[in-house]
Amino acid sequence: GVSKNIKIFMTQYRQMNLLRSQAYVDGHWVTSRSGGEFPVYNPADDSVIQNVPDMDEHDAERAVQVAADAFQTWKHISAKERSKIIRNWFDTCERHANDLAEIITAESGKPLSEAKGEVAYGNSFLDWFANCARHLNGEVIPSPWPNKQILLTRQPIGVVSVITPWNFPYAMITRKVGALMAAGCTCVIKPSEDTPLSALAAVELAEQAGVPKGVINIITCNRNNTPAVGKVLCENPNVACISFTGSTHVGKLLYGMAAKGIKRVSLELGGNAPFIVFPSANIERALDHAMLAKFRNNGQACVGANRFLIHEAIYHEFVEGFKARIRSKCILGPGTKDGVTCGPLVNMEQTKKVAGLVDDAVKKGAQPLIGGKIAAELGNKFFESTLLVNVTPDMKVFNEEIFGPVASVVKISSEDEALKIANSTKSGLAAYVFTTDLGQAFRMSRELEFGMVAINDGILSAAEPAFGGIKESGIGREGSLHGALEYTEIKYTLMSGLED
Ligand code: TXE
Repeated sequence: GVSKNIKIFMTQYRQMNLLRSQAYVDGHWVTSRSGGEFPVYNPADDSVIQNVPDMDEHDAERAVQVAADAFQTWKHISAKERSKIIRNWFDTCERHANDLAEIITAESGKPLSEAKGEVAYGNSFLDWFANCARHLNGEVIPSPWPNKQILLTRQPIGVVSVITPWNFPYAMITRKVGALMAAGCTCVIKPSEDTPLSALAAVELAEQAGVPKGVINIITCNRNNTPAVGKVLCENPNVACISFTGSTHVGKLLYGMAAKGIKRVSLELGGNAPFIVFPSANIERALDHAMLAKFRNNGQACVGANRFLIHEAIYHEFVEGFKARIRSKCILGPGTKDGVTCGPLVNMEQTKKVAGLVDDAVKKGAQPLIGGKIAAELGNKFFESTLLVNVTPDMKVFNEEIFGPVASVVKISSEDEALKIANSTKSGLAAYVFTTDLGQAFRMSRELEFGMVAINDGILSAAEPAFGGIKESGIGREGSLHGALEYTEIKYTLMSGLED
């Protein structure tokens, strides 16, 4: 039944041009130079949804050239006009919100309700950056010299290479492309090989909304071609900036290539978020938010809670409550089925990674109170929602980003201990703290070495705040006005000799 439903949707979307089988360069839907294609799978049942072009380094060179040519025109378009175009794109995407959500579910596996949430979240960036386009102000500085003016203006940096992951295949496009368009830049997108279809749909809607040709280009390629395409997207002299969301490993690789040309980077990499609960917390609230912070997107989120640090005074209550909630609220199944809250993991590599982390922990003495293995009766990429206790710092599950539905719990006995454990990681993206002690909330927010701290909340992403990490979680911020400023450079002009 499920794949049949998807097939019906997809036939309809093919007719509407929302399900594309081609890439988009210079305002044209194109195949790869070689003619090669690769299949995109539905992870719920391994059926093929659609083939897309398997492009190579030559296709990438051409797309960068097109974006560089388009930049020469786009950078002169007024901020007001750019704002209007982004707003049109937003309106078009809003009209197709349900269609986009179904495409996201088909290729990523996430439940339809979450896919709708992703579309709303993704669209909020277009709405936000349509406004930001008109607020990228410069400054006039009091100068140290009489009759001389210092002007600082904001100029777009140029062509941006946009490389995106599969976990939020739609929202990562709008979050980056909305920002860079607001700044006056053009781009070449390379979506994840697992989930190019929602990215292609976003670009189709941009075309329908009147985004000028060459401003947004998108190329697709399979794993074999990714390194060569990635090299062009980082090293081509016409590229000014690489905007990447993905693993820390690949982020380092891209940063190294970008360094050769002294290019700008915006990197959103992996996290290892602590979720800390102190005795003064409202435990029911902490539990509700733990479910969101851990099991949203089946744990496949860079801000997802990775380590639960629970104070000994409320440890028993928390663990029992967590187990009960997981048992009643995590409904595993295909994302198109009503009532399902946890879909399959995106591919076999991710499933093996999660299974391997749990095996390592169990071998070293951790205990799964619930879950702990692949739910083979549903399919090979469905992993049971899992609660692991007796987790210790020598376990991989504690030190690595799990990126799956596994909550691992560590008992703590003081604020100092919580801080020490929380900060003992190379990652620094998001942290969650539950306390009603105001002083403790301020101390934790100050001392936690993370780019984002949520007090008494498990969800912190939105278009308005600045999203990003420190340490090995990345460089730069997305969303907020800062997200658009990332794609600008400050020009200093000295105005002199005109007033004598
Ligand atoms: O990531 P990759 P993977 C973390 C998470 C996950 C792990 C591995 O822990 O389990 O990374 O996931 C492109 N040149 N995150 O292997 O490979 C790739 O095609 C250019 C956290 O799927 O980093 C895709 O488009 N591009 C993260 C993108 O990088 C290259 C989200 C991300 O895939 C490339 C995803 C190359 N040489 C995974 N190699 C987050 N921050 O949310 C790969 N890519």
